[in-house]
Amino acid sequence: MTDQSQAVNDGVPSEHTDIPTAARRRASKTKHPAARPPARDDIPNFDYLRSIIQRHLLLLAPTARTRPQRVHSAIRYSLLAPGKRIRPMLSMLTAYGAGRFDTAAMDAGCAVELVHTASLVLDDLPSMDDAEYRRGQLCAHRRFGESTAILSSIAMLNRAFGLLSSIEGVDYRTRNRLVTALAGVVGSAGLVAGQERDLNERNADLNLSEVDSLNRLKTGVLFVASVQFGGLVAGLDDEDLGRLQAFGELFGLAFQTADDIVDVQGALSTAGKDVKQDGAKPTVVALAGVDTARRRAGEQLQEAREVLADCSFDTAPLAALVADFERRSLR
Ligand code: GRG
Repeated sequence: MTDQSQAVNDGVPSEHTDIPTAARRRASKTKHPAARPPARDDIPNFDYLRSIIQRHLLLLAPTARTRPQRVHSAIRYSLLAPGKRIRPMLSMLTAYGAGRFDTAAMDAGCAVELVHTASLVLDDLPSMDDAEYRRGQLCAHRRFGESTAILSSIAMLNRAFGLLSSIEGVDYRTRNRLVTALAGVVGSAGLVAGQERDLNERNADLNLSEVDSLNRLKTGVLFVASVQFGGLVAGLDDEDLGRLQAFGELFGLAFQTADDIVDVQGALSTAGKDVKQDGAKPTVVALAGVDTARRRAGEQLQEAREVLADCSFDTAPLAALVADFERRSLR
């Protein structure tokens, strides 16, 4: 069967979506209103980008009116709550710089956001970080109960795989690469490994490079996936994908450090989640102190910019996001 002849089937029964399947297919064929040939000096407005990502997540989320309503409500609760959406933004901005800004890039980025949200729900569970608040509201397990939270996380993960395997407007090899890559990102060589170390090395005497390697697994892998998925749908070659891996790892490390700084210096009211949670965790901040951690993150971002400068496509949109993040989170 050729790629073109494959039926569109994301594995989600039509009654589980907010709009009927036919309309959803039409919607997914329709380019976003923002879609236009990328103009080289024109970097998408980040608030606007966040708003179209939010709208797309709304389209992807199951309706709470269909069974299992409680699980669907929990998915909507976690997924549509105000996250920063930095991962789908990375996908969109990579694809945009490489000449593509459409539903395929949006699907790729939102698949990462689905996995990220699923991981937050698990991370917050009593057996893991035992958190109370996330994204400005009670954690999913505190609002819906533990079993529903776990089921909602599994459903979001599967939605992500289904979404990647049915992305329109990319060839089947690209879809296959996306799905295979996501399996690696989620599995025991990726997020699961990072979380296992995060939980079991709490009192361990790690050095900075060991903490970096943990953070690469815990946070870096989804940053790498975000940029590489955007690059894959835009048809970037392996050399650029390799550079994006380096960029994603560096940005992910800096992002995790900023998150650790929020844990020691932030407040629930502004962070929207519990702070002072890291306790005995070996973090860059715990090892090096806030000032050194901040300076180190700045250096990682500088290195990330240098990687972007070597890429063969327009990386100005990604560089602008790095600058925006640095201004907001590290100064
Ligand atoms: C099987 C999906 C899966 C996961 C199992 C639980 C787990 C392993 C991993 C969790 C890893 C984790 C929570 C890493 C923290 C990464 C991080 C910096 C989260 C905060 O990201 P933000 O600030 O959050 O982007 P928002 O809410 O803005 O999206």
